[in-house]
Amino acid sequence: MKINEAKEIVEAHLTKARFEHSLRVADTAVELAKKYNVSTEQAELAAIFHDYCKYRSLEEMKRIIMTSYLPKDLLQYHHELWHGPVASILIEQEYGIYDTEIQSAIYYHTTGRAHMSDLELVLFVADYIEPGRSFPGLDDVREMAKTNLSKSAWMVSRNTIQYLMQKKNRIYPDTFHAYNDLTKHLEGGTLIEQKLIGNT
Ligand code: DGI
Ligand code: FE
Ligand code: FE
Repeated sequence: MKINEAKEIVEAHLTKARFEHSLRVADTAVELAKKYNVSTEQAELAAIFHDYCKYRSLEEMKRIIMTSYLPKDLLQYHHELWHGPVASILIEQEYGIYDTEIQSAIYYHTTGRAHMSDLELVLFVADYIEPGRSFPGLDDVREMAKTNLSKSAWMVSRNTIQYLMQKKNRIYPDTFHAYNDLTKHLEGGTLIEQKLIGNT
């Protein structure tokens, strides 16, 4: 699909502010994709569609989760976690976008997961650091994203878990899986592992 067609489709489904967020995520994702040797076409299309289902009704998203292969445990967690998985299915059903790499980047953009692909990391980080966002600690993540994609993704998942715990929210297992897996890659996957072994 041509990127302008994708933008028109997405714009019709989102508020102005959310559409502009999506455009900024796309620009950020393309920048990261260039830096880390990821396909800029896939990064841009994934970013444009990542929040495509943000404003679907809870009933519709629930129905799609119930009647598709999506994991039913999503329904036990906050509905904020549904829009990515649902969008990964609907872009294929509604527009024939069948690209499992793009679809899984969209699927996991909110929680992350273990063993994320570079495209998944690019979208996960771009959604968090796009220039329209501002909250404490964000500039550190932006700085890290310039030189180390997986460490910046680790910071995103650490910050998200800290934030959710502070609010006494439930945390979806994939959110923890992302954090644990990315921790293994810190310092080239050696120093931290050694420290862990040294501590046990
Ligand atoms: O859709 P966006 O607002 O651009 O960003 P997003 O899809 O990353 O959604 C962000 C929200 O989802 C944010 O408030 C944190 C929340 N979130 C991420 N992981 C979890 C979570 N919320 C719960 N309850 N549990 C999680 O594991
Ligand atoms: Fe989102
Ligand atoms: Fe987003």
